[in-house]
Amino acid sequence: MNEYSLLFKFNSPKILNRYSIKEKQMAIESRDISYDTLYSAFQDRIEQLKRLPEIEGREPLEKVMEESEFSRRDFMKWAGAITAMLSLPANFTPLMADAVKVADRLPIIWLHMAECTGCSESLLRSANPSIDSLIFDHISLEYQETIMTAAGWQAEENLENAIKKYKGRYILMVEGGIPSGDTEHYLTIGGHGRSGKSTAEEASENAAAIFAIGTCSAFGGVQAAYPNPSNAISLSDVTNKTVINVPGCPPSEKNIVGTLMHYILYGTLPALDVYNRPKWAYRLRIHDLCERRGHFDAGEFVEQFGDEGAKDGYCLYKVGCKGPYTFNNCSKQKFNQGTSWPVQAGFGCMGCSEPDFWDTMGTVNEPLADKLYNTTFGGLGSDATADRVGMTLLTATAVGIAGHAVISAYKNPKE
Ligand code: FSX
Ligand code: SF4
Ligand code: F3S
Repeated sequence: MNEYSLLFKFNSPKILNRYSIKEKQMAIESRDISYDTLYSAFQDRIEQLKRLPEIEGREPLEKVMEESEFSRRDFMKWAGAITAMLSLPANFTPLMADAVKVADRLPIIWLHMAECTGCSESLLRSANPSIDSLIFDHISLEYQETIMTAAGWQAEENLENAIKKYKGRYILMVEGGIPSGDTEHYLTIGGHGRSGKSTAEEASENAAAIFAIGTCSAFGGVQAAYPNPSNAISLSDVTNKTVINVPGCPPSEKNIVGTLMHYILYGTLPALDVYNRPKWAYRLRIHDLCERRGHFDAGEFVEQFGDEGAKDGYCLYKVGCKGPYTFNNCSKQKFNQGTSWPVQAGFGCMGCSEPDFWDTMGTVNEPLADKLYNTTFGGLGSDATADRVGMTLLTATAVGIAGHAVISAYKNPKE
């Protein structure tokens, strides 16, 4: 029995207080902890962050909220939703609200590599800002090429200064794949023509926590798709430090903000799957959480876009949905402030949160069918247990799909 299991055997905040914050954080990650103890540890963490020196020029959250169209009630509702999303009980909501208020004590450096900026856009959507995007007005975003006012030499200087000044304290968020090898110079940033790879290496070296935002940064994404002319690689290929991957092309604003809030509250890495994705968001398959799943099970499929089945919201498997092979929470968190997600909009999942999905998920509008076991899913996935269950389910799925195909052919006399 190690000291943490001993600690949590007693499970008392009084005993817990004998331990350092770091030890408590390690214990929290072990998950062998009661909610009372966890509550006390979060309170400590928030106090610890409050003691960090304030960062110049930051707007307190209260002021940001005042100037927005959102009320305190909206904010508490949002804090409640993030609390539930991280699988914490509802009575942790006020703590989550306090944690957001001190989020500005941890500076953030956000780098853009080779990408389309869809990941920033997913979060910011300036036409209709959400509370998630307001949080980004409040936090200390020290460098973000899309939204900062500085340009040219000044921007470069800002980045260098931020890395030096907040060494070991800042959170690094990186968007985009990273050209490497002979073609590293395909991506240079700033007047000195420094390569993106070299900037990402240095920024990773001095960061307290590193998040790869989007599939390009997490796995190389579209940049690394065959034939990968720029030899694009993922962020985890340029650093030996642990990178928390938040994939999706783009990821939802909820998964970005949730990952940030998890780190602010826990001060440690979240539980990760085999691809370093936080399990709270990427533990289950799209197929497990899909609102069309009843139709899949009943053998009711859209045969082609625009048909009667499409109008009735039937399953999109036969028109290419890759939900059975994709781990993400899109149906729960959705996009555009919870408005919709691909399958709800009538288009199948493309597998955008999986490594190499451009190359391995087949043709967009066709089912994988017999290619079932040759995808990135084969042998990997959310975690060892989910893999075993998943493989069994997929076998059942393959059999089921064959059965459903017969049934739907029978039901549709035109076939
Ligand atoms: Fe990649 Fe993000 Fe796809 Fe785009 O920047 S994950 S191409 S949505 O925007 O990196
Ligand atoms: Fe939903 Fe796609 Fe699964 Fe059909 S195949 S139930 S549309 S995730
Ligand atoms: Fe991507 Fe599939 Fe969600 S395509 S956005 S993981 S539904």
